Amino acid sequence: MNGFVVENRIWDQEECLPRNELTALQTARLKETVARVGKVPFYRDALGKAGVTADSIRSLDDLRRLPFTTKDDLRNYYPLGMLAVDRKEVARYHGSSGTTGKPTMVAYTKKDLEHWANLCARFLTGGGLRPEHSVQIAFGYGLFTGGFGLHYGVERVGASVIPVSAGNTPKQIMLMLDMQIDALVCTPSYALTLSEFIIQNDIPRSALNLKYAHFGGEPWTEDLRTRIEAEMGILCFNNYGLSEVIGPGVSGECAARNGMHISEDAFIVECINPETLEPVPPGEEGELVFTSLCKEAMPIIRYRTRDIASLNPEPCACGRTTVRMGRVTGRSDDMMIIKGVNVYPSQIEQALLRVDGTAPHYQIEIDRPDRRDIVTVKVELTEKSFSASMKEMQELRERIDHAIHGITGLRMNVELVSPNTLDRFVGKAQRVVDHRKKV
Ligand code: DLL
Repeated sequence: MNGFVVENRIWDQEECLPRNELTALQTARLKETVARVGKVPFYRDALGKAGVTADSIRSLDDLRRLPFTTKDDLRNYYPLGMLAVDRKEVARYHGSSGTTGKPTMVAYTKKDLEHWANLCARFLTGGGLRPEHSVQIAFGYGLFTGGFGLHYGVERVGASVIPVSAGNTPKQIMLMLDMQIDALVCTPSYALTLSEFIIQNDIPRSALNLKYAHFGGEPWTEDLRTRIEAEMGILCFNNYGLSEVIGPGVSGECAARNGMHISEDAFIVECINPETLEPVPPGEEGELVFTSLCKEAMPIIRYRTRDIASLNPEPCACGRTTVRMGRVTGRSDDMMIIKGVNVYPSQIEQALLRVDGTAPHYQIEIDRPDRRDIVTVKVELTEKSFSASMKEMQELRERIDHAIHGITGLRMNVELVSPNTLDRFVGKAQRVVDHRKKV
């Protein structure tokens, strides 16, 4: 580690409201939001069916009377059917990173953009950003909310931005060195690619001035944090968000790095059982559901994120009173069902990071040749383990098999592949290739 310590800093007082004041604020804003979505045909119909009007909202308990919104609902109203303002009031559009077909378009008024920058400034401040720092943004700038979202958050804090965007690893490292950059913003999988480049090119850690990084945009594990922190000698912070809700800035870690504080003055969060739709108790994993409270252009009510995480309402040492979410362990739609068992790619990552001799680059292939699921985990070897004897390789394979079995309860084929042969990602990693879906 470089010895960098993040002091406990709070960006604005809304993060520390006493719970009763926060509840009153949320209730008032929920009422406003319900009134605002009356202009959106989808919500007008859904609220009409549920018999809810803005005036009938008296407390946060009324939230449960409101309809859910799903990704399919947004798709059905593509591109701008969910807009709650005139198009002339829209200042910017972004789109969510759909894997197939058309993106889900989201819109922001000028006020929404201000609000969004403030939300990003909050978690960046909590995670070490100071006005004197320079920040390299290696998220894609474009429809993806990562680049622009973080960009304006950094500027709001008064720090300087190096908007490199995603990709071109040698140039990223060159700038990081030449500009003596303080902080990095990207996906955790791209950080791994950057770290690998630094190691492979024998760049001494002392040549870098990098102190900390803010990672988000995809699930990652605590083991990966430990790995990147050790390799790059920096502190890594987690931040979470999604386009439909606003983009990055929904939540982020403070200096305590024990869960991501959700900006509850801006969003109401629920954690539900995805099957029964009933709330799950604090600390238990469930699907996160968000309702926006301040958005003008595209307010959203009870959006089912498909992200699986738990909530922790306990007060945090940092002084923020907001609820914290744990790591997203997976998305319910990323979940692989293998021999009837639910498995997330993050579980495989966790297993691999616990076995020495493997690089944290992997790919999961699923097939069903004769109605039996066969899973092959391709794991990249490190240069050192690549030169090992057959016997050592066999032992390594057994250790990986054992680690995967320990975490998932399943046996998978483990295929060791040469160093640097699996795809590297500049944005969000695509780890799973499911051949079953093509049949
Ligand atoms: O990924 C917004 C974002 C950009 C967040 C940059 C943080 C940093 P989408 O492209 O709409 O928006 O993808 C949203 O990404 O539902 C999660 O499944 C996943 N995701 C985002 N952040 C995290 C995280 C952006 N820290 C989807 N941990 C979400 C786990 C995350 N998953």
